[in-house]
Amino acid sequence: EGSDIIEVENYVNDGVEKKNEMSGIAKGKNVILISLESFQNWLINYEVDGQPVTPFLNELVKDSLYFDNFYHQTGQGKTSDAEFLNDNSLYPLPSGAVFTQNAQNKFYALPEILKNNGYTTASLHGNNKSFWNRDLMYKALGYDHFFDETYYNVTEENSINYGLKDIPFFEQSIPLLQSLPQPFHAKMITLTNHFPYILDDADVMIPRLQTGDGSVDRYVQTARYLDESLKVFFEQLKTSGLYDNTIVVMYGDHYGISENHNKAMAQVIGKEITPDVHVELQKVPFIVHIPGVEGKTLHTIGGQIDVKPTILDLLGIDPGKDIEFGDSLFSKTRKDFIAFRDGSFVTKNFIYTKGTCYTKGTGLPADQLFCEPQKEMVEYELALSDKVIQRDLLRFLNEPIENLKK
Ligand code: GP9
Ligand code: MN
Repeated sequence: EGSDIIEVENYVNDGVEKKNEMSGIAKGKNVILISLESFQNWLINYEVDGQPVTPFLNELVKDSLYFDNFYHQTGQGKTSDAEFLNDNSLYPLPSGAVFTQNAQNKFYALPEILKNNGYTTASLHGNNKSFWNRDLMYKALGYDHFFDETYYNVTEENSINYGLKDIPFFEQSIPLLQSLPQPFHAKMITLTNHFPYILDDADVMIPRLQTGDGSVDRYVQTARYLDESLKVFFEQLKTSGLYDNTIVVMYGDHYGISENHNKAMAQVIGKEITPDVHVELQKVPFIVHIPGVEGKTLHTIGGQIDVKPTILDLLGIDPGKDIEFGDSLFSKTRKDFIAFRDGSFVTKNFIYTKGTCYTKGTGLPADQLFCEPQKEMVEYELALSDKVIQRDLLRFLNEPIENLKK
């Protein structure tokens, strides 16, 4: 069974040159990766009653590499699936969560690779450590430290919904980050912008929407609060002295508003939510802030599968033998599709979903032939990734070929 990994290696290692003008640009810098809870891309530059939902991010993206065609690819494992995708460049499972089902597997994740390259690695999150089985899975992924809620001062006043509010979370995280030997890699998982999108009155900074759908109407307010927490964090990164030597990478973990709210969402975005528009709504922001690097909005089609190779590319780290289904977002030789867990996918001009090929941006079906080549690749790729996880194939990653053929 060890020989099954050869098929996967042959598929992912296309032998194409990945180096580009961004390779190694952040060499040796600290890497902070921030999970923006339930944060969809349409929130950026969106306004309610003339007030921006994300005043801080609207400015930050001008000073960052901002990917505005980037998709979440999560399944039932939600936040944990996003973490899994980012750390491994493997797809989440067709049902359930890898974090809870496969924590005993062998992985070769981003934290482990960074550790091998002299980094200290940590995850920070103001909730119970066993949520999504993180405490066990993080060991398999190579995290040195997990600063869970017990490392924070959590009170009735500074918490809501699942746990610590984002502003105190970031404030209290600063000394924890300062305690880490550098260079470090720290993942920070925000929490307040989570369904059912509730806030204490004192934390409300903009009016709600008026669609009549409570979740959608409140969502912009919790998103506004998350934006404010990022502003506080960046200010404190500067005063702590960490800012100049740190790159901050931010991503939306998954959608916040499900298809059950299509009626309200149609009002929000001002058009009918046809199946292809629903796929387009799965865009989340991907923002890379590197001090001293000029900001730019990039329209490359990408997804969470690409986060691990992108970060390694920026740091100029070669992981050696690895199974990665994604590519650096800066590579000029990327595959031309982003696959979703249900077999839907997007290409430059087409969207395939629910058995139909659509011409992007039109809502109209196209000839199936336009989607056919990628359809087969997507199915094959998802099946290969599942095989890696279900048969724990990374055990064999560094076995010599002679041993595998037995
Ligand atoms: C829980 C938080 C939310 O700790 O990460 O998880 P979700 O419900 O979004 O998967
Ligand atoms: Mn989440």
